[in-house]
Amino acid sequence: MQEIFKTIENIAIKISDALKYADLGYTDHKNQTGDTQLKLDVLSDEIITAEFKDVKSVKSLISEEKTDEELLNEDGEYIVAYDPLDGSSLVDVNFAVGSIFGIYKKSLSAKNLVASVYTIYGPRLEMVVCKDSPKLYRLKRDGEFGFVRELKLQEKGKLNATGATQKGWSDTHRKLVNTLFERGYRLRYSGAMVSDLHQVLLKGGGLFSYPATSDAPKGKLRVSFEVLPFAFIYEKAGGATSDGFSNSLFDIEIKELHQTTPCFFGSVDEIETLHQIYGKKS
Ligand code: AHM
Ligand code: MG
Repeated sequence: MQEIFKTIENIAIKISDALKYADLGYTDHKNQTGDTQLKLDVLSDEIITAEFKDVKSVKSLISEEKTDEELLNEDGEYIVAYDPLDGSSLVDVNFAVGSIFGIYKKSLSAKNLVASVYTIYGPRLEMVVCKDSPKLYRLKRDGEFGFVRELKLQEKGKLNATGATQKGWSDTHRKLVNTLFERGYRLRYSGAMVSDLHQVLLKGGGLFSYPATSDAPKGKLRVSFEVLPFAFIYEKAGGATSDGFSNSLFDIEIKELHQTTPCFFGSVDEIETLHQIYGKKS
């Protein structure tokens, strides 16, 4: 596992560098979920693939930018599922974006997720690594990542980060969002889940939601390489997660590599509020 974390450190430095100087334009390809790929999406995917190529413990790679699973080493123990550049459509406005990695043992299922990591390319290069508990690291002047602190969510936070086109929200979701605002929560939403979830986590809590909408009843965010890696970090930080009705995002069964789900990540108190308003599925 350590060699996987070390590889992600190298990847983070390379992608961060590419973001500063590489071409911001689009390719003429769409990825599996129908997004037109930016040259930076493809470049980040290439950097990650090249860095993992010689890592013996990695059996295969699953990427937002690859249609199929890519086999690396038949005898490897881990599958690395990743979003090479989350929030890439915000690079042109110079917002913080990131990469997300879920590390699965033997096969791709929620219960086999054994570690996750995300990197965030902001004014500083940071990385959160989580096996038993989430730990924040930051790149120092000497080119090494230094440990900053353990990350822990409080019982209840103050931030409300909710995505998707509001016109497509259900009345239930609208009620949840308004309830939090009426309780004094503040809106924080950039449109890059790495940055938005990083903010809620580092500021101690709140709710990040990407609900089902009328045009996307299964949500937008992808289970294997966006949702579960963050669910792992939030639950290990003392928070809670749900698809709106479930007791945890880990109840999800992965049936397709690019499967999506509505998702909610937060402190325990906000997820309780979610359940009071959404109710349980009958
Ligand atoms: P991406 O992986 O193609 O960048 O798309 C995922 C992003 C998330 O980072 C973010 O939470 C969401 O899409 C924003 O979507 P919306 O603009 O509909 O709120
Ligand atoms: Mg993404």
